[in-house]
Formats: sequence, C-alpha cells, structure tokens
Amino acid sequence: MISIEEKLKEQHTKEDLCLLINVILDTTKVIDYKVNQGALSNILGATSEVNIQGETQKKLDVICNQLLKDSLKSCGLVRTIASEEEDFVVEGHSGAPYIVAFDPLDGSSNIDINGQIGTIFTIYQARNDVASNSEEQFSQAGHAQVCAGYVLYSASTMLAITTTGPTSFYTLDKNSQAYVLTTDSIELPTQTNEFSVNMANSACWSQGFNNYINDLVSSDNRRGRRFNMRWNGAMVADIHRVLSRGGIFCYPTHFDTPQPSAKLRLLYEANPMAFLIENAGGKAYTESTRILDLKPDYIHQRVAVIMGSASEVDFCLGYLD
Ligand code: AHM
Ligand code: MG
Repeated sequence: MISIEEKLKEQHTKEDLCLLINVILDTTKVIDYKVNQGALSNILGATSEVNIQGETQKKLDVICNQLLKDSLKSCGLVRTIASEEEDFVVEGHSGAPYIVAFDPLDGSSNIDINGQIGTIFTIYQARNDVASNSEEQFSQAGHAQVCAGYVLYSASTMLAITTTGPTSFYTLDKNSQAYVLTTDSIELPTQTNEFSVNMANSACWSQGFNNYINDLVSSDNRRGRRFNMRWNGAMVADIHRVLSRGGIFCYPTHFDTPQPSAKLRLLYEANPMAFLIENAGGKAYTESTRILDLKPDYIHQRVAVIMGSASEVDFCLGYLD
C-alpha cells in the first residue's frame, strides 16, 4: 500500500509542494467527516448569503470554504488564495512560493440529497512580477499548474491528483486516515459510448452542438452505435466517471441570454479538470480552444467545457465550426 506522501516523494516532488498538498488533503479529511455526518452535524440547507456568482450559498459551501481558507492562510506556503465562494482574492503569506484556487464544495445542489459532491483545487507558482495580493497572480495559463486535483465524497472518498506527471486515484482509508494509491497512471480510453450533458439545456445550445447530441442518440448515427447518457449534476462526479472508464463531459455555451454565456469557472473548475484529463491521455477544449492555453481575465471567468476521451472530443469539435 502506497500513501500519497510516499508517492509524491517517489516522484521527487519538491518538499514545500508536498507540504502544501498535505495541508489541502488534511483539510479534505475534516470536510469528509462533516459530509459523512450530514444532518447529524446540522450542516445541511442554505444560508441567507448569495455569492458573487449570484448563487445562494449552502451551509456546507461556507463551512468548507472557511476550513480551506484557514488552513491555507496559516500554513505559510500560500501567497494568494482564490475561491468560488470569495468575491475577491484572499491574502495569504507575503513572499510564499505558491498560489491556490479551489471550489470548496462542487455540486452544491447534491448536498441535501446525499448525492456526490467534491472539492476541486489547483496550485500554481506565485508570480513575482505582480502584486502579492492581486487577481493577476492567477492570470496564468492552465498548463502552468504545478498540481491539480479533486476529492470526491461518495461511497468511498477518493482523490484524483496530478503534479504534472500522470493522473492517479487514491482512496481514503478511514481507519488510518491515509490516502492510499488505488489506480496508478490512469489511461483514458480514446473511444467511448457514454456522454454527460444536462439535456434540459438543449434549447439554449448552438445548432452545431444540438446536431452532435442528436447524432449520438439517433439509431442510425454516424458511428453505428448508440450512446448512453449519465449526468450526476456535480462536475467532480461526472469527471470521475470519465477518468474511471472514459466518456465525454460537456457544458457548452448558452445562447438564450443577450450575450452568449457559460456556466463552469475556468480557474477552479475547468483548468484543474483539464489538467487531470490531459495527464490521463484525454483532451479538454472550450468550443474552439485548448482549455489549458487560456489565462483567466478575472478569477470567476466562465468557459464552455468539452472534455474526455480524445477521439470523442475531436468528433464533437467537428460539429462546432
Ligand atoms: P457549483 O460549483 O455551484 O456546484 O456549480 C457547478 C456545478 C457543476 O458541478 C455541474 O457540472 C454543474 O454545476 C451542474 O449544473 P446544472 O445541473 O445546474 O446544469
Ligand atoms: Mg463547482
């Protein structure tokens, strides 16, 4: 049995990065305990607060955000912090080597139904050419991530992580409280017959994207096989399935608003997931660009997302010219 600490050492990960990853993972163990307790620890339901995304915060969103913020601020390794639940960047320790962005609890609408939820995180080297406590710290292309990962709180609690090398899965052993390596170097199948999209949004999609989905579900589609659909409503759970057995996950642009709009956030949702997917041999695009080539203009910027098995992503993009 190899723990995450042992594996990071084996991969010659820098010591301060190992320490920072451990700070984040230790916090996810506290979150895991609270998630498991559910109604018993009075953490279900909504607050009266609305975040900068215009979404009502759940109690657990606020608790998890505070836990991660506190541990990152006090560890001395993080210069600046960005979170889905914080309007602006949060000051860390000046001169510290890293910056961290996270979605403390992805899939908030699943909290109260005992559904799958997760924590997504990404780590970059801090920039010395811009102010410590500025949004520009995060204006870095996704391929500059030094570590990306998520923890999925589900039947088992699992970690997917990459530190520029391969993506691997670890399972939290609740007895020893260690994340133990359970799948080393994931290789995503290039082909799939499973797609993941919120079909209820089809009236908002482009004609090209509608044509792609119609083709997947029609009995005489261009590849001679019908596709199955899976949608958990939590990106972390849907991407976990894709990493586990292949598939394509899409959250395309919506055209029902005065300006075309997207739902998922580049910095702490699309970029870390794109890094995990690419380092497992998959592809991750907006409708036109490789996600990891994008630099966020602001920390809560949203982008369209098409990611998963490489051939399927190519096939989908072929409909979107
Ligand atoms: P959240 O971070 O507030 O939970 O929102 C992001 C979530 C993703 O996890 C998921 O893919 C998407 O929103 C689901 O949206 P919907 O089912 O409303 O289309
Ligand atoms: Mg989210």
